[in-house]
Amino acid sequence: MKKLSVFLLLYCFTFLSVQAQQQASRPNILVILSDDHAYQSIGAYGSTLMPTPNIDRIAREGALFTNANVTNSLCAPSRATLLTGKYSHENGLKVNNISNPFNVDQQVFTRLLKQQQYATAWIGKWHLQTLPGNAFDYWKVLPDQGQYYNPAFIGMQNDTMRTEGYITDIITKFSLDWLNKRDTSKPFCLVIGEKATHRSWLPDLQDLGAYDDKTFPLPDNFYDTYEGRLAAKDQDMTVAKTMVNSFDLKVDVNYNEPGMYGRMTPAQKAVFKAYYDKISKDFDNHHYEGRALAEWKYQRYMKDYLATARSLDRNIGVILDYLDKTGLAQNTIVVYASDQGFYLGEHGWFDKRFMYEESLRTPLVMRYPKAIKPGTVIKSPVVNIDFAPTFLSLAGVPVPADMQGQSILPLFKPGKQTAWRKGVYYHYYEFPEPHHVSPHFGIKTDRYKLIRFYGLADFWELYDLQKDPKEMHNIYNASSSQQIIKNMKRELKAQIELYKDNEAKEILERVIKHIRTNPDRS
Ligand code: SGN
Ligand code: CA
Repeated sequence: MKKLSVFLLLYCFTFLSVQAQQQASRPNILVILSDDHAYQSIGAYGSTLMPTPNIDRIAREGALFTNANVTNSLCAPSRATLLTGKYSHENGLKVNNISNPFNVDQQVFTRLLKQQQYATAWIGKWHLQTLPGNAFDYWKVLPDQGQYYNPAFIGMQNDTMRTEGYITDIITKFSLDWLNKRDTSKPFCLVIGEKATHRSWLPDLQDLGAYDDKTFPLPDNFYDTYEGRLAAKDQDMTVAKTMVNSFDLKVDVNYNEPGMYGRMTPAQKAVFKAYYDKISKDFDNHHYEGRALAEWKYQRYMKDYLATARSLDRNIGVILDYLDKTGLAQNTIVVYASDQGFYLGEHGWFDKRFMYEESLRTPLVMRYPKAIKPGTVIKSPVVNIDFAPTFLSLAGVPVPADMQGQSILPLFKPGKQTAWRKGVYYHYYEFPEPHHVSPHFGIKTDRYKLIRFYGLADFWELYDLQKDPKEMHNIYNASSSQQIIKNMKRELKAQIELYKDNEAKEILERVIKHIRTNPDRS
């Protein structure tokens, strides 16, 4: 009897310590998700607009994804996709709208990790029109879009607390506080939701004017006239016309307004005002008009946008240093991505939404020393539905069959051919506010992109990405495109079936019926 109990004790001890070891060796997951950060402004993507040493460091020590795409280029839908591994029509979140809150009780990957003894947290911008609830062990989130200066945060007791300082620094501080206090017997999964670089761009005081000595080259399609592209012509998101002088460019600002300036401390406001007063005066003296005005706006846009990104990159450096100092770097996968891409004057635009490359694609870099060789470049098309399956696979948690993405881990195995998707499916819905971008869905293959716009007007666009990477020439009506269109439509139909997008399916069926009865129209 005595022998048996010693044996049992020994067994339990061994079992528990093996379990503890397994827990400890399971990787930590750290996701830094920025907002509206354009890959065109990141050094690792070849940009010379500004230095981004810390994002570049993740790419250099890990992997750079050159074809990372989103399902629906908008903040809330992108976050819902990250959490669920599903397209908008499946997770229910299609637009940014208070009337379309995220159902946080549905299956989200962090709850599955939590059930497998991961310590989980979301800190920063959430923007899902609900609160994170029990999908995480811990959360502290910005109300709605949040504020750059002295922001409020909502805590788990539904308590709202204002913190003095600059948003990106505060989000880093709260994130490191949680990491310091977390239950270290468990691996962790932390999502840091950055506010930067969302409109309207308010840089940290120390970064004001950081790029004032630079004149940024205008993108060569800044003066796009949108021929053959009806939706592109009809949008309301141009630097020239949509950008608001006071709100976006900070000229002739009323600093007594409550909103974004009213919350600044007098000391912050004094520094801020001194900087922008000079710009305002210069603007008033010049009476810019026409192209000169558009180009002045573009320069100011770039200076403020990049200065806002400066704090983002610096804070990523702080987080990477923390992982080094605490010995966590080796066993932590670090992911940096934006919720979608963004226009930096291409087609004359800011904002996102369109299925064109600058907003369909998003920056994505990852570091995980145990599985990713430094300097890896992944060209295969990944989509943000792949995040959830990837994180679950990393943690050794089975991926539920209804998640629509694929784990990207096999892409890291050098020399191994992995069965991978050939096309990227996309569906955007929000219309008409705030930027009047017509709803559309479509498919991108390695060479072509076929888009169906609906709502505003019904029409097709086709691009040859090899010959026309800036998507200036819609070749849908060219006679030489007919075979390509046939193939692309077949592929589009297959993707719609695969992802069970019934709304798109109905639209497509209607179009096909219409062509049959009116063969000269599409
Ligand atoms: C706000 C912005 C828009 C932006 C949306 C969505 N206007 O409405 O420019 O497209 O957010 O952005 S603002 O006047 O409030 O700045 S998202 O990143 O949240 O999807
Ligand atoms: Ca966004």
